Amino acid sequence: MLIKTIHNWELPEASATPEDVFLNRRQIIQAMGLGAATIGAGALGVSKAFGAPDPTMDLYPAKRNEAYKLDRPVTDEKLNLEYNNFYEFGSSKRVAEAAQALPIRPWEVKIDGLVEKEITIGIDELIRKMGIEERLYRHRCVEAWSMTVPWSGFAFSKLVELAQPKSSAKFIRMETFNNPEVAPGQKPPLLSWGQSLPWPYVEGVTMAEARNDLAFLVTGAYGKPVAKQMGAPLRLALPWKYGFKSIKSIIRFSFTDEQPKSFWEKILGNEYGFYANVNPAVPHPRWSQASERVLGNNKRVPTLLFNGYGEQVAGLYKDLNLPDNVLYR
Ligand SMILES: Nc1nc2c(c(=O)[nH]1)N[C@H]1C(S)=C(S)[C@@H](COP(=O)(O)O)O[C@H]1N2
Ligand SMILES: [Mo]
Repeated sequence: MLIKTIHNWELPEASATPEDVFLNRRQIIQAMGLGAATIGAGALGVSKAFGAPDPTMDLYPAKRNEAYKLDRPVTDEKLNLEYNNFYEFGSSKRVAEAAQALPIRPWEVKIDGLVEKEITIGIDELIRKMGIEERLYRHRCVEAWSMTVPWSGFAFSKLVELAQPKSSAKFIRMETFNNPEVAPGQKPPLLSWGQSLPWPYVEGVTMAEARNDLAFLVTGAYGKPVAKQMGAPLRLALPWKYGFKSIKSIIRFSFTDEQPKSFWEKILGNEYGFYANVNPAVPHPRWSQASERVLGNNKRVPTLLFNGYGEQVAGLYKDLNLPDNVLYR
């Protein structure tokens, strides 16, 4: 019974998704005229609700940091704009239109908890203070599909520096907006066994992970401010972890000495853990993680340990002595 109920809320497109279903859906989207034209408002950084241009537009395109290279082509922008996981706006991949309702200005980011001084800062001031660069990253969803994205943003370590954490801080807990009025996914219904979804979406990292060079706070993609459906105005990119760790539309960073419990961990803790590092050898309880479907060409390729970023991040976990089902799920 429990398994059947959980089924309604599992991440919907597991590795088993037949490619023809996916392709058919894209054709339907195009036939309905819901392609680039509709979705373009977000892509251009124009807020549909207010029609105002993005106040940081002048910073784009940001200079590319050539230290971050890809082993495969960049995913077509249109595909990235039409295929999203953003449960606040529904459990399908087609949330781009619904996400345009999210007001992204004004947008304040709060930094609190175990820090020298709490800070609340407007997103535009934060972006200008941090400065932005472009990096090409792979992205591997726990559902066994992947893509590559030209993100713009700044190193997470810069925000940690700004925050001036106390030495007692061990983790950073991040939180997405909670606004059921614009995000229909955040309204009840409750799960059938009486539990409501644990909004807001929460994610967490260790201090060492946040300070790792690869941890990137995203403000843009494809040479312009990031589209709403992709997590505007501020999201995370942790390319060595499953995609659900890369929390979107962040409003708060809390420094803490307690390991945060993430959104998916609260719902299905035996399937989605805190670390969630990519490992082809550790299957998800319901499907294999050995390979992935590359969006765009729909070819299956082998998945790499730490999504190919082991050289930069394997050291973070060496001394933790945690079992595989904790580090890689
Ligand atoms: N707030 C929030 N962040 C989120 C999600 C979400 O549903 N809500 N989905 C996650 C998952 S499962 C993935 S794969 C990525 C998807 O990012 P994309 O839509 O830009 O590809 O966002 C992650 N961040
Ligand atoms: Mo994901």
